[in-house]
Amino acid sequence: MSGNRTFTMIKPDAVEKGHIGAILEKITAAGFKIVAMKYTHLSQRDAEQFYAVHSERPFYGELVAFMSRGPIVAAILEKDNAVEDFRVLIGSTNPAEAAEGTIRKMFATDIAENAVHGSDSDENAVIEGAFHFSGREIF
Ligand code: RTP
Ligand code: MG
Repeated sequence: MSGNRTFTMIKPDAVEKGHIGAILEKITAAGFKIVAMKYTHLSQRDAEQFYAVHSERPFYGELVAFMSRGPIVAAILEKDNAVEDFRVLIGSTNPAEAAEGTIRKMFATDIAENAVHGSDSDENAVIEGAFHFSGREIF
């Protein structure tokens, strides 16, 4: 995977509220091509591993419980400048600070339950994509 791919998850809060279709519509309308996608459910251990980078943060336990409480949609997205452009599309971590029209402004609940994940670097996009998908599941 090179600089034209990022990894995303539609988080349990947005799935619970029935926003999968609307969020995928925003993503594809913004020019991202879906090259891998699955509906899945992180175990507590999966969530602990995926977010290990945040293990010293005060919100780690809450984050792991949230991300493993229900199903998610995981996907790899392709577009020029994917990582940066996708983080613009989703908006600030805290939806109260997110720009109008961003996915988090439209669909997030609060800073913890913020509807979507987006990789923060090309390197992490590769690691996170490989966490969820084998090479045979990427098209
Ligand atoms: P993400 O990794 O999910 O795309 O979000 P992000 O880069 O905007 O934010 P990050 O700092 O990486 O935090 C990861 C996720 O942890 C939860 N969080 N909760 N309670 C809190 O203060 C708090 N702060 C962060 C959010 O779900 C955030 O997206
Ligand atoms: Mg992050």
